[in-house]
Amino acid sequence: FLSQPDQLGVVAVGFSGGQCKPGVDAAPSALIASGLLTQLHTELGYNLHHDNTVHSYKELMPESDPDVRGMKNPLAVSAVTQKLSEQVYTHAKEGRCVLTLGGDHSIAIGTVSGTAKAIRERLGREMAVIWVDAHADINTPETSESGNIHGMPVSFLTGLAKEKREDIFGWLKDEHMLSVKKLVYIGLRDVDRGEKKILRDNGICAFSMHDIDKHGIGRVMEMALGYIGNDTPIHLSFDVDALDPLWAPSTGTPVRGGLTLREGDYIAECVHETGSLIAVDLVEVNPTLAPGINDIGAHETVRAGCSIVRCALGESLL
Ligand code: 6HN
Ligand code: MN
Ligand code: MN
Ligand code: MN
Repeated sequence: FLSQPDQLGVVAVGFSGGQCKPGVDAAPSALIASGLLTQLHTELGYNLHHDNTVHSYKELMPESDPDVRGMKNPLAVSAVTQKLSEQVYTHAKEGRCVLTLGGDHSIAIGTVSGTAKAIRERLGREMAVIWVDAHADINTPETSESGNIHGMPVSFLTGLAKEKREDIFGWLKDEHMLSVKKLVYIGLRDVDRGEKKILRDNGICAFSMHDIDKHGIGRVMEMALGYIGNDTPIHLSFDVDALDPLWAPSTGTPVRGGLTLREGDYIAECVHETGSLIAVDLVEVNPTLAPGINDIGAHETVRAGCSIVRCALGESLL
């Protein structure tokens, strides 16, 4: 086993500073209120290690946070992800699988750097990341048109983007890094021009919605896991906007033509089946963006997010 099979570290991150829409910080509470953690304990049998806190990291918020290289809230995102990186590292170092409930996708700078470091130290190995998303989130500050850091985490994690300032991701060291060769995307359908060039130039493994339509999700997962190889620790970073807005409308950057909920669950199940899962992030649920009557959109999105997490943690095993 790459991790203690029944020990789960949980980090709830109520942070929205990687993009401009408030509300994504309310996701962890909504996910927990819907019973997710209770189910993981009573139905799936996990021993949870959780501080029973939804972290907002208020104490880390700078008084002023001007744009740097076009990045919005650079000091806040850097400080929060640095702290989160340590929290995730602490769980992963103990051999626990780590569940992080976001928050916008900028928080993956913290989660992936934390597990990457722990896995290097504990197993002497490089882990792989499966990034399930409508977007590639691999803009550099220079290619980004929005300046929103939730569109950039992968470029900082892989070293494609660098910043010397310690307080703007300069704290990311070699031990935190992810190789572009250990990264696999699934679900892409809204990739910016500059990002397409980055994917091509670096030969990054990516399965778009086109590939899923062409081969089916079963074959795509075979190819994705085949690329990663057996016994490689896997960190699953799941952006709920990978799902079609029919299943997950309450998210900041919805894109039509996405995964069905069943396809999303299937991806999570396949990753679980490998036995190599070391961490799961669920991000970009925004319960305040709730189309439909009686917040139905928010309820459905929370429900979909919970389903993905339970599948990744083994719910579907008979
Ligand atoms: N996400 N590519 C766009 C940008 O602003 O850079 C969208 C990013 C979306 C990020 O969904 O996590
Ligand atoms: Mn994302
Ligand atoms: Mn996305
Ligand atoms: Mn776009």
